[in-house]
Amino acid sequence: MSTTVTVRHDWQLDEIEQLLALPFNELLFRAHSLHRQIFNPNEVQISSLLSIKTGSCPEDCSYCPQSAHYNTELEKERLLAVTEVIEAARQAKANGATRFCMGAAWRNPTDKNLDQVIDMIEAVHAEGLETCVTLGMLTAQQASKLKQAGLDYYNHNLDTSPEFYGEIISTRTYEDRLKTLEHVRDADIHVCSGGIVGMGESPTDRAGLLQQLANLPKHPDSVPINMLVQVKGTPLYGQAPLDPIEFVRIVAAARILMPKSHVRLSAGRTEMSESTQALCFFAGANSIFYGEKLLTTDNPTTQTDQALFSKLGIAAQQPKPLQSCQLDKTANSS
Ligand code: SAM
Ligand code: DTB
Ligand code: SF4
Repeated sequence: MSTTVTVRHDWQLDEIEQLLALPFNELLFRAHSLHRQIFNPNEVQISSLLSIKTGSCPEDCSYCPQSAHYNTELEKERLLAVTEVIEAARQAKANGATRFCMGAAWRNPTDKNLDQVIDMIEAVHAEGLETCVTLGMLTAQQASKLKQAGLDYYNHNLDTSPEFYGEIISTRTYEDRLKTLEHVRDADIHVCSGGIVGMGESPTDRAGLLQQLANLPKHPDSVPINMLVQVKGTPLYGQAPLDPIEFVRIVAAARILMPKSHVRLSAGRTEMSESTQALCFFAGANSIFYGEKLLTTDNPTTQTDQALFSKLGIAAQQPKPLQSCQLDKTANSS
């Protein structure tokens, strides 16, 4: 495996549009060649999700079943108890996950919320899992508190291009999102940030999302690419689904633009054929959400994913010891 790959942060929109428009085989060849220079192409990182606080969210994200603005018949839940979180984390580990991601339907956590989540992070760590949380917007102080608690990853998505963003969310700005990412980065927590496609955005918007992610001061360690999960009651229900070939192209472009990041084939796999998923892995996706539920919607069963991995000869990637993670961080920043 070589480490001489150039990591750029100056991608132009037209360059990305040209990448996305390459003949499919050319695009996949480029993405896969780069992928195997950095990663073992037969390994995929496995994260499991748990919704620790479900529904009644004050934000109006048009894709989200948890927004209080829409009637999605979702069963709302208060913040889970630490014991419930430990039980779910043990189950995820027994099923083969190496990272446990906890999501809360908050605009932002209060300081009391944060203390409760910190108890969860410590308990999940004690089970021998990497930790990730996604709690909405964070202040610099809150990010540094999470770092002190030993949090490994913070997920906060840009979701789409700055131009299309206003069509999807009105209750927080793109700038707010970039600020939270800055706080997480400055606190030296691994950043997980990506977006959603299939929301009615244009091809230029998809290129624009990738450009934002790839031109961040440091590439996110993890880049989730979500296919919209359409939930009845949300404004985006009934959208024309995105062509799967187009989806694979986005994964390939993400791999080329952010060569050292883990690209996660995220929400939407329940609706995706095995062949599309296999093409995504070839194109450079090397992480998934694993387990029967995402946050509130369905994900393939563990048996289904184990069968797919076995057909493709894919193994679960083991987390690196802390020291080599830190070395990676130096290699990724340019
Ligand atoms: N409330 C926090 C926030 O928005 O930052 C954390 C949880 S939120 C559910 C995490 C991410 O899930 C969102 O940013 C969005 O990218 C993704 N997501 C939510 N609903 C989705 C859907 N229906 N389909 C695909 N992705 C979705
Ligand atoms: C991400 O990018 N996708 C995950 C995780 N980060 C938190 C969430 C997907 C949610 C899909 C809709 C749901 O299950 O509620
Ligand atoms: Fe709330 Fe997050 Fe859903 Fe937006 S995506 S409505 S912030 S839970």
